Amino acid sequence: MDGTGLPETRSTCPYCGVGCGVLLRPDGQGGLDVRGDPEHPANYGRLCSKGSALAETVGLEQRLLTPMVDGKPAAWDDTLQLVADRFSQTIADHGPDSVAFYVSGQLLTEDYYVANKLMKGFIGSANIDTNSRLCMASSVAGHKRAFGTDTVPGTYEDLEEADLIVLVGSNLAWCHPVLYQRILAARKARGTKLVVIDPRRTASCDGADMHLALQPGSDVALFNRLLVTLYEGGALDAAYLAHTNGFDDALNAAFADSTAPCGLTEDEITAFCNLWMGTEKVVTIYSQGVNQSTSGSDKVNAILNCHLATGRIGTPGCGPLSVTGQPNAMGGREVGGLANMLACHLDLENADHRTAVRDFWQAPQMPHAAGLKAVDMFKAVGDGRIKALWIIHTNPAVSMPEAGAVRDAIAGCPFTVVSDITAQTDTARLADVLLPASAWAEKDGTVTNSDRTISRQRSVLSAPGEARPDWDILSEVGRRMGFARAFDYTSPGEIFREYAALSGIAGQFGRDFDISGFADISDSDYIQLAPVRWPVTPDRTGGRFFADGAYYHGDGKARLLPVTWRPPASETGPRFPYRLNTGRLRDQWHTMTRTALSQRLSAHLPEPFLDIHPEDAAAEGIDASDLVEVTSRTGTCILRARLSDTVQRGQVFAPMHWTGETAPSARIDTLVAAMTDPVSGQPESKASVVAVRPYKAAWYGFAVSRGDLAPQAEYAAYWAKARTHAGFRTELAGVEIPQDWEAEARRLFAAPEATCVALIDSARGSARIVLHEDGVLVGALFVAASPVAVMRDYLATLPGQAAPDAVTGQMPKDVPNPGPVLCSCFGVGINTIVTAIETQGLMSVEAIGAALGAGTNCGSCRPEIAELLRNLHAREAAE
Ligand SMILES: Nc1nc2c(c(=O)[nH]1)N[C@H]1C(S)=C(S)[C@@H](COP(=O)(O)OP(=O)(O)OC[C@H]3O[C@@H](n4cnc5c(=O)[nH]c(N)nc54)[C@H](O)[C@@H]3O)O[C@H]1N2
Ligand SMILES: Nc1nc2c(c(=O)[nH]1)N[C@H]1C(S)=C(S)[C@@H](COP(=O)(O)OP(=O)(O)OC[C@H]3O[C@@H](n4cnc5c(=O)[nH]c(N)nc54)[C@H](O)[C@@H]3O)O[C@H]1N2
Ligand code: SF4
Ligand SMILES: [Mo]
Repeated sequence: MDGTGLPETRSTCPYCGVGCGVLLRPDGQGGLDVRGDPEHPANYGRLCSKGSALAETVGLEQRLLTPMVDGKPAAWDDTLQLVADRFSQTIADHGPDSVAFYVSGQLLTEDYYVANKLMKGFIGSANIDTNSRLCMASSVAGHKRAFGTDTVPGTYEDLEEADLIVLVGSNLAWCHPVLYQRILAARKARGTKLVVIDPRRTASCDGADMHLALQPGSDVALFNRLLVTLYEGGALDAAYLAHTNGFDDALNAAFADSTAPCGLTEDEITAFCNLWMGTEKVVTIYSQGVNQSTSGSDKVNAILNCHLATGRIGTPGCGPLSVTGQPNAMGGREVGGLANMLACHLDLENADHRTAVRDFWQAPQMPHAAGLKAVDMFKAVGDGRIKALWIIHTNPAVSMPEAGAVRDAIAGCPFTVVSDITAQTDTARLADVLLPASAWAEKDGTVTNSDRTISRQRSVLSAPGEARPDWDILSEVGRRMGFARAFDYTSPGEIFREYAALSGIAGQFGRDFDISGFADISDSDYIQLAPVRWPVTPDRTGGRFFADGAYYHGDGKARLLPVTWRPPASETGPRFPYRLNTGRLRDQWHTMTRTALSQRLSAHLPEPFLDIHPEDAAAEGIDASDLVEVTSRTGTCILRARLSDTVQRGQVFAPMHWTGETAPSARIDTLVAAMTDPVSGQPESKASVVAVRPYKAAWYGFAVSRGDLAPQAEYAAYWAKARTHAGFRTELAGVEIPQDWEAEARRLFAAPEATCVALIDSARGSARIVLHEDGVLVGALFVAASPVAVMRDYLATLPGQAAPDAVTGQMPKDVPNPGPVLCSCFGVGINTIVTAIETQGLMSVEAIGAALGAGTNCGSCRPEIAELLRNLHAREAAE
């Protein structure tokens, strides 16, 4: 209970795989109070900026409230029957492999279990794959090759026990911020060393002892050098190696790789290898810079080789830690959501496993071979082999490589069903049938985070309109396809019990994923379930794996793999001279369907961009704030250039978040080639090749508005919008100059009758138009022949207010200009921080926090504040 008397409910944050516990208190009007759960073992009360802003994303304005068939509202009963009939008919006409499900690491375990059971057990195809293919597949493959099972050995407590933490291809400060905060706290307490291995200088490099800006794709070469160093330095653990096979081959491959280029100096390599070798307690954390690569599985095994060879695995403060991206990426792996797995770490292609699961499910048929992995699945949709497709909780028209072709494939599929919470996504717009799903705060189930901790998500809000939970929709369709008994679920607890019982059978096969301790869990115990790390059996709960050297290959040993460096699949050349790296921003989640609803989160970086090295920009004739056209073999994007030496020469970086809904020319995956890792099938999302040139716009615009707007593609070839406290802010540009800017502005802001103040200078190509209705500003448009210089953050505050001077585009002199927001929790702008540093002589992030509050809530902005401090002090020192 809380001071207000309303009960708080424990649940889990629906974003990243850290899996933070939250305490939710509904306000009785559809809103929520959210705070970190002080007792949850992932976060002990901390939350990052996204978790702190959850309450701002539960509104209903964009929610899908009823089923839709061909764009029209339809009744649930008819719609479910239609989905079941179309899938059944397609299977009858073309066989089970003519249908597919594409699901998500954001589904709850119970949803995932039902989807997997329906496809693999009852439809009889393995054509179910998940966006985890784009995310964790290389880690899964690497784990299975080394350990004989897909298991994360350690726990988050290792972060507090380690003396050295190495981040490989992981921008933990932005993507797993609460783990990063835990590391910073440990650093303070015990001086833990931190090394970042990333071609780009990221926020995670702030405060790191070493940043190794290796060449993209060269991680195998670096970790092979480490293996050789460990051998030559006598740092191997002979006793532990007795629990492994393959060391000699792995070492020979490593020796053969010793001249492979990784773009680092010999001194850097030696310093890193000696630090690793000389520190007993090492945790190596890795994520998409490792996984999303055509050598992703080999990168994983190169890292695992070093931990296995030194026995640094499964003991406190030691081990490899593959951090999961999505909140239930791990649960999806456990439940068998990938096309090549069965439930509970059992293997689809193992006849004994298959028979056991079939008997347990009393399934009519089971596929014998792996189904189509994501990239191949959408190719099969494109060429007509898949004729009915159900997409659940993911937005592949944006997030798949070659997203243009994927969008066309989905559009051309004879029958596409999309389950989502909103109809306003690039994928949902292509669906024949749209099914309204209950959202995070409305549904019940479990998720597993990066360190195997299973936590409950609990419903605290009632589902709006006719929305229903995903497990319920899937079960309905299963029943209507003729499998009434197998899908007769009435609650997630019932599904969890069945799943736990199945895991007991896996346990009998000697598999590690065994939660059979929950096979008889009562409904009330399920409701109360506290966070718990698996396994959960009568003999054992939680703990670490592999310290004892017991592995899950047939011979009980681990394997070291001989791995050899390979460059990324696409080569740069005269036509496409730049390597395109892509990734995430601090305050947005993937395709933004939820985080873009929060004005606080949208303030951090409101526009899509391309980071390019200043010397490359100069060579291409690109100035700061110019728009650039980025072209690959598969597409073209228009993005804002940011000149930055955080990227190396020849490399550019763009965020993955923008979509047809928010910035149609910035759908970055239209540029990304669908090249995959041969073992894992995971696409190389971070190493495509592109050309970059200035985008010659005839006009540039900036608009603020009270209402939402969608500029016409005919004249605005580029636009990008973001939510603000007062409405929206939108960047625009185009090659066609409209005849009449005032008419254009009225159309854009849907304000035909508004009073207008306009300053139009046709000769210079500039226009400033401010529209008022009922005495308040409804829209203002600023146009110029070059990127518009107006006070954006100030203008963004004006919609809804009387703003007679808005037409100047500038702020009145007597009002302080806070500048772009850095701390989203307290809305503190850069200028405010700079002024405080300069006038109050503040020297540390802590001092700034004490003076302004910035950085004192979630802490996600602390690396950026530190960077600002460093830059200012460096400038002072130079002066
Ligand atoms: N704010 C935010 N947090 C998120 C998410 C989000 O959308 N927004 N999504 C979640 C999900 S699903 C995931 S999977 C995780 C991803 O978390 P991360 O993997 O940390 O995030 P990314 O930004 O995709 O990529 C990490 C880094 O890999 C680097 N990199 C690129 N190529 C190479 C290479 O060849 N070698 C090495 N060593 N590094 C390379 C990039 O420069 C980048 O900084 O984040 C999760 N957390
Ligand atoms: N270039 C490039 N591409 C990438 C990556 C990259 O680093 N670079 N990263 C890849 C990775 S690691 C990932 S994980 C993917 C993520 O990519 P996606 O999974 O495509 O992205 P999301 O925006 O998370 O999509 C989730 C969808 O589910 C909907 N949704 C929300 N709640 C619910 C619910 O309760 N039920 C249902 N049914 N729907 C719901 C949301 O509205 C949204 O449309 O992107 C991949 N693509
Ligand atoms: S780190 Fe942030 S996004 Fe990830 S689970 Fe915790 S609060 Fe949510
Ligand atoms: Mo992911």
